Amino acid sequence: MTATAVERAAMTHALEIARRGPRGLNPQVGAVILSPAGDVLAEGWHRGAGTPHAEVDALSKLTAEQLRGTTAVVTLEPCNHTGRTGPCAQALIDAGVVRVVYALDDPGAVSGGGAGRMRAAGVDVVSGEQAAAAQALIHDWLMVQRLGRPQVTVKWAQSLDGRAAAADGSSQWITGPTARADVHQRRAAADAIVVGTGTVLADDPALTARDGDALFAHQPVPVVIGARETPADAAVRRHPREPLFYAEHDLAEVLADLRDRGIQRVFIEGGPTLASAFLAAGLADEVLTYVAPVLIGGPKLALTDIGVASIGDAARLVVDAWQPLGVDMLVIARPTSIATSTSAVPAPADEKTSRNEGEA
Ligand code: AOF
Ligand code: ZN
Repeated sequence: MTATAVERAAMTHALEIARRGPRGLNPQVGAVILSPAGDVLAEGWHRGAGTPHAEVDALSKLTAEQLRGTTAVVTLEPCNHTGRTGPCAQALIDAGVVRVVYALDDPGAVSGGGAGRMRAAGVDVVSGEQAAAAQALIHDWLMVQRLGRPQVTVKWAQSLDGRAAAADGSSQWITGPTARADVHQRRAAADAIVVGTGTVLADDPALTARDGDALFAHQPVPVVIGARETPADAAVRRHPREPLFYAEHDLAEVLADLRDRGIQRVFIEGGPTLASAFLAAGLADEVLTYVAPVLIGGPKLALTDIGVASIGDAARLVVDAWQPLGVDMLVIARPTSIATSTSAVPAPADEKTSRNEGEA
């Protein structure tokens, strides 16, 4: 059984209203209730962990009388568990909904299986309607469920000879404005932007995502890892989002804490010690290297020790893109163990002329 044209249109609308909800611990979900004649009676969406699910939000707008014999169109399989809220599958059954059309299966071991519960109760259930669009919408949330941690992009800028700074530590600017604008777009697509204390002390980065002189509407949470104190007047302390500080060096624990805060995608901005630690720990899903046609020489390498003693141990990557950015080149690559690209911003940025900090 497949969805009708009216149900298909309702799913398109449900996907739109799902976006009104926040990225976070829970997926963005939308729901539309249709009358037996196919009219839209109500809509609902999920506003974040601890608040009613999309289906319950939509159901709450209608009377028992209005709900009888209706069809629910939902972007995710109605849940089957009692978490922070009750099971939506049962709420739909109890409301007298006779047909449910949903896009994607809920991947949760406990929350999944709502379709089976509803079918067992005699509800007509159709799955897979606009599954690709629903999957794209909550791609990052699904990745967190699969990986058990946020996705990690490790980014650095380097000279042609693999240096991230000159011998005196100066590194602004290795790459040109087009490459730097691309970095800002990618920052704006992340939930958190992470640096080590060494970078805070050396570069005093603002860690904002900027579009020219303006801030992008979405700002990633700045995160500083390392034992050294961040100075009271550090630029990161003036970030629009309150920074998170982790003194510990167990990166898996840091990522677990970020996941528990609803962070799905993190962008590691340096420096070489922190980037190397994520790579050495096998915690990098994607590597972004901005290569500038400049030679620096000397000791300040883009990476330090990543645990490769012999060439046979080298971390061989799969390249998803070689992308020219002005006079520079962006290489987007991932370890061979990572099956698919996690890149959120495939499109090249427009030429921008702003100065920016935090990357060289
Ligand atoms: C739905 N509709 O709108 C959402 C669902 O702790 P809870 O009760 O908020 O449950 C969270 C889980 O429920 C989440 O991990 C995911 O599996 C599912 N999300 N399910 O039926 C919704 N947001
Ligand atoms: Zn639910």
